[in-house]
Amino acid sequence: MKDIQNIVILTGAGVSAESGVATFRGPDGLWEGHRVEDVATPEAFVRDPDLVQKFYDERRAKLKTVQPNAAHQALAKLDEKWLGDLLLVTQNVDDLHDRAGSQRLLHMHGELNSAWCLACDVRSPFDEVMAAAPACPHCHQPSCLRPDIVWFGEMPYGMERIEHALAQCDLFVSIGTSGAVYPAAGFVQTARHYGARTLEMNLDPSEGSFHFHESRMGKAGALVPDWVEEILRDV
Ligand code: BV8
Repeated sequence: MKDIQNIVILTGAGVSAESGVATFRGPDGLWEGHRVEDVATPEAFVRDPDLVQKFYDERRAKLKTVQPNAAHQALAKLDEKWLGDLLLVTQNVDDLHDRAGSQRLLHMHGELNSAWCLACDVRSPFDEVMAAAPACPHCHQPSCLRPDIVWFGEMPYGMERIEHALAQCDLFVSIGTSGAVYPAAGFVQTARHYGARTLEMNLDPSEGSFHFHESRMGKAGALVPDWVEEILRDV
């Protein structure tokens, strides 16, 4: 596509579904197991830290048993070959985009494989069990780690960088997200405000489907590799 120079891609749980990672609002949804307010808010962590730690420990351990799928691989290939600006913003806290090789990647809701120390405020790579109250890898204080996850009511990471990229992009692509959570759900409107074309690829129409110039319905594992081939063909 000759007139496309700068791209912003937003992914949600749907891009990891075919890898076996549960989505939030599907029949196997994580929220089914727990109410959001019981596990994904700062208040929940104060009220019942053990429940919250176990919820994230389970998901962190699960990462060791799953692999990136064709959608993650295709997006990593686009990152490698795309000569213009490209920013992959993921709402996902799994490491599948990282393991597929995406470089220009921003985890706006944090990462399961990162620990945030409430004593020294440093974030460190972490892939063990946090409920066991291990010492901080940086300051070595015991029992002061929380999941490095953006909970409801907390400020997502990288918002300035994301807003700058949205203002510059010619194409905004949303993949595998229900469009239920803000500020991510509002990115399509920001991109349109600045004149970008907008494309949605999802199993079914998201809550913001009407904002998109084009919607392709289907599984990410099939739609995304086809789209990447299409966009790289005209480079
Ligand atoms: C903030 C980490 C402000 C946790 C997550 C009223 C109106 C507007 C906003 C609000 C409001 N009330 C409250 C708010 C703010 C709130 C919000 O948006 N609430 C919602 C519920 C209304 N937002 C926040 O609190 C955010 N912070 O606003 O801060 C602020 C300002 C200044 C200073 C301080 C603070 C923070 C939100 C981040 C919360 N953390 N994740 C964790 O992961 O445990 S959100 C969590 O749900 C995920 O990370 C993800 O981002 C989000 C949405 O999930 P999706 O990724 O979309 O997944 P979902 O299951 O919903 O959908 C999957 C989709 O994939 C489906 O459409 C399905 O059809 C599709 N699919 C399935 N399989 C496939 C597929 N597609 C393709 N292929 C397949 N195979």
